[in-house]
Amino acid sequence: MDKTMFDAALSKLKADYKAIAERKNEVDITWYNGVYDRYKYPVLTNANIPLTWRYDMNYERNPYLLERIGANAAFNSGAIFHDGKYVLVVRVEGNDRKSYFAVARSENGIDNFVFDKYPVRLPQTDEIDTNVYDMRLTKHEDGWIYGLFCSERKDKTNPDTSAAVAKCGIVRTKDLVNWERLPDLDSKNQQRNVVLHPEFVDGKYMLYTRPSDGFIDVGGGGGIGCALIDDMTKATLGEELIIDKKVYHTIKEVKNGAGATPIKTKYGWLHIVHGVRNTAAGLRYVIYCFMTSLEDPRKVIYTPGGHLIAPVGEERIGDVSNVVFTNGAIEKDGNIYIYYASSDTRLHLATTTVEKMVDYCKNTPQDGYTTHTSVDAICRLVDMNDKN
Ligand code: M1P
Repeated sequence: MDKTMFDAALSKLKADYKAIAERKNEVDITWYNGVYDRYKYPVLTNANIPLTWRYDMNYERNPYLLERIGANAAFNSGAIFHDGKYVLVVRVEGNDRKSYFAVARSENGIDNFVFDKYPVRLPQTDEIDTNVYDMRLTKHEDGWIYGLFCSERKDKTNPDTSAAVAKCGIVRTKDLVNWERLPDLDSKNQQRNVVLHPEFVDGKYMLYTRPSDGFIDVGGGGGIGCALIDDMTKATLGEELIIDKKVYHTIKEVKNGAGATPIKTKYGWLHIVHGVRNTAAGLRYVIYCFMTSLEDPRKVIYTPGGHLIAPVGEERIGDVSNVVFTNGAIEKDGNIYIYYASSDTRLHLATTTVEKMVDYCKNTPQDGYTTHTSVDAICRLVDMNDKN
């Protein structure tokens, strides 16, 4: 193309990008369940990835204005309120299938997320990560912000090209700009979905874990576990206490995993997590929650039955369809911002309040594990409405 056409194409590219990056988001009024609001537009998609990461905008070097480095998806994000901003550490997946982390910041947590100039240059351990994803951010009472993520590497003991090993990688930072890499969590099992509790428990660090026999399949183990750690600079996993098991014919029959860093409320710790079941169409991931005690965060106190968030509409479709997944939520002044991704493709926002979530956790009937108990719960509700 000639220079005039190039300039016109570049101007359009920039204008289209600005329209998406600066689009005002709003509550989707077609959705209601009282528990949370869903937002109309995704908070981030691959279209939000900065043009400078994707295009060489120099006419001499790129006369056809070709995208040089494509971004396939922007999804599962760690989240934290820091320095007056809502900050996401986004899982961006390139067209080459490598995921990397990118920091995006917003004034209101709802829209206008702006990416830092560069993606995160993650320091490495002796064994380079093949792929990294799903960072959970925890502002710990020791003064550091920790980022725990999945570090995936080829299983060199298995010639199958898909054989991989998932470990928990650990970084820490004070400013979300400079990251210090710590040794990976030393665990006898594969680990994904590891989350650091924000406070010391019995004077130690506490991790939420998900012991897995294999990379995709958790095997006979699984469940959301808790383990105490002496030192995050050489984290070694001892005994894991499973506090939330997978259960037959529930939303977490196949596997589950910790999600956002737990939120402290007056009534207990709120955990927003994910559960997986199998279907004829493949795995279905939904988000559910439970609460644990303030006195002992290993003690589960409320277990509302069923899912909190399941994929709807376009959320159902993507690279891994029928998935919603969260690894980040922010509590600010009693409001909760749940950043959840759909179908491993894009990132959305649901907002609620601490009061509503505690009510939801306390008053949603527990799963009784049979149709009979589910019908009983409905009949009790009908009777209560009769007496209204
Ligand atoms: O593809 C769905 C999700 O699968 C994994 O989650 P889990 O370890 O619970 O199976 C992760 O790869 C996650 O990133 C992904 O969204």
